[in-house]
Amino acid sequence: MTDEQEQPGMADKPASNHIDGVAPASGASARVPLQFREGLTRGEAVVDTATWAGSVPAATGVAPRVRIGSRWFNLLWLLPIGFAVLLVAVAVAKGLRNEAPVQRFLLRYPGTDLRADRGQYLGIPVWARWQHFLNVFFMIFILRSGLQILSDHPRLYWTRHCTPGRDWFRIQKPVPADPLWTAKQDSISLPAQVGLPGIRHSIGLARWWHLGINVLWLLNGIVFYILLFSTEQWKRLVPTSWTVFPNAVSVAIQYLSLNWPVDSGWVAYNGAQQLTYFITVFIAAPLALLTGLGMSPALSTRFKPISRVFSIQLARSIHFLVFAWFLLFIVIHVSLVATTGILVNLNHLDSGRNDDSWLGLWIFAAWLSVVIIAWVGATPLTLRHPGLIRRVGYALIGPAQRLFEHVDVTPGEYTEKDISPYFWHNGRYPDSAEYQALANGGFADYQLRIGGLVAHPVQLSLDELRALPGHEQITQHFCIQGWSGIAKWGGVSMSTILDLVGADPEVKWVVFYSLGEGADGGIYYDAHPIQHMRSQLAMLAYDMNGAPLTFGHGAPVRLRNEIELGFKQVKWVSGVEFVVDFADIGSGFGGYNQDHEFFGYRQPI
Ligand SMILES: Nc1nc2c(c(=O)[nH]1)N[C@H]1C(S)=C(S)[C@@H](COP(=O)(O)O)O[C@H]1N2
Ligand SMILES: [Mo]
Repeated sequence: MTDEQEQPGMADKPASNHIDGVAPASGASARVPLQFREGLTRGEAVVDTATWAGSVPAATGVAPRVRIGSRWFNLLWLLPIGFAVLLVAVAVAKGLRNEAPVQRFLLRYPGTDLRADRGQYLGIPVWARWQHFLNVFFMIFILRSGLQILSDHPRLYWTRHCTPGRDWFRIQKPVPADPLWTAKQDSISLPAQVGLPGIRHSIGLARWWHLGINVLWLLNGIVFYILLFSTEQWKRLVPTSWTVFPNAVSVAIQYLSLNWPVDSGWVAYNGAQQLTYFITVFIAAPLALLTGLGMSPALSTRFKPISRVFSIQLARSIHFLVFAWFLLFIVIHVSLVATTGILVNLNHLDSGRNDDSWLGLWIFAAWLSVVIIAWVGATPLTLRHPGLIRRVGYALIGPAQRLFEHVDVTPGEYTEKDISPYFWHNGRYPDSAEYQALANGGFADYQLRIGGLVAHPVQLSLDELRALPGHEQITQHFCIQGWSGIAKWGGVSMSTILDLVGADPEVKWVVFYSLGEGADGGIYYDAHPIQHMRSQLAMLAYDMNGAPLTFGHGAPVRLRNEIELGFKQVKWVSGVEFVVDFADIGSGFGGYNQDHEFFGYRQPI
């Protein structure tokens, strides 16, 4: 696909498309830039936590809560309950161990299947030890930034409709009754060393960590799979006999009765280890990738039949459950490594020896200090050098994002009955006298100005827009913060606009300017690739669900480009400019959130 776009039929457009009072200028006067750029502001190069995201004050959430039916349960209760259950389980296991049948069972299934020939994969090879280190290192940033992303919309749902009260999990209070409550208001802060980077609504930066490091983590995982299966090492992780289940039960009884099973970790893992490692490596990790991709607007719009069933919210919920599994796994794994012979265990992994010398512990200590320095340094580094984080993040995930942007989307298969009962609001509402005056007059004086590098710049009133050929689509909105919703949009297809104005062949980007300001002041705007504007799902909408756009959703006109995330769907549009490059617009990053909050300009995932 080329960046340039042919503009068929622009020469023979009837003159009636040119609006009275606006010269259908051609040549030099058509190149006069629109006045929008003057309203833009530049972003900061460092993150000032006091003024970040429109000076949002820090906001703590609530302890995790899960809804069962109509009742919410505080998950902190799991700590004392879990402890009590553990005590009971220990008592029961101790009692059971004295029973003759249980003793026979333990003799028959001691915990580890040692029958096969183990000679080939004795010990842990050096590649696996390095990969384990890298995995831990990457995981820290992935888990922290993942939690940060969750806290930007601190609720989970089973269906794509994010109706207040229908969340099944939240770390935030119930949604207030305010009809104009925004998702940004709903976001919460995290402690700086827990989240990455902790401060409220820092999802732009968190995503560079999350997606960027994910690429490295996936590469590490692919190399691990390859080496695992090209050696005998896979036999450690993949159970090859059903005895793994009774062996796992046996191990559980032995651990719970506080009488450790014989450890043969140098040779083979016990049943419980094999099962949990298998689940982590071969189920949880791939599921994390799949559910991550399941949240992409471009992929979900492209693969609608899959997305209908496996919705973004189901994907997000499962993605979180995988996160919970990883956390639980880490807690239990680390506790058992520490309590089942720490010196030997550390030697297996760190020094590659099968003894209880101190060497493994020293290597581990050196390794742990690297991890701690990286852990502690990540948030300050991000706040001081956010541009660097974006550059590195984009270098890692950018190629995949560019690829997904080229998906060929067709009009959706959503129907009226799929329309969401509740559609979240987001962003900063316009509060200028100019907007107020327009709204008071029912937008009779509204003029949409379209210009830049086009043959026929135009200015269109709302009536004139409504007189153009209409376009309707029922599509799903994906906010970067994680909520989604389906709505029916009515308006004018962007290809109608393209035909009307005739973009010059060198145009690469189409910039949409708002009547409203962004969070930090200065006009909100966003740049879209010109190829997207020929997509069947790119339009200027003046209706939502069969009624004129409401104030909150962007009255009188907003953009829809369903290949991209929500922040690119500029509301309260005042003008459209066709340009070659956006480097000299605002701070030059391609949009308001890009300039001010370090988002990326292409966000199909
Ligand atoms: N002018 C303007 N447009 C904007 C925003 C904004 O702050 N200002 N927020 C964006 C974000 S982050 C989202 S998710 C969508 C939300 O649209 P909605 O409020 O209709 O759901 O609008 C986008 N368009
Ligand atoms: Mo958003």
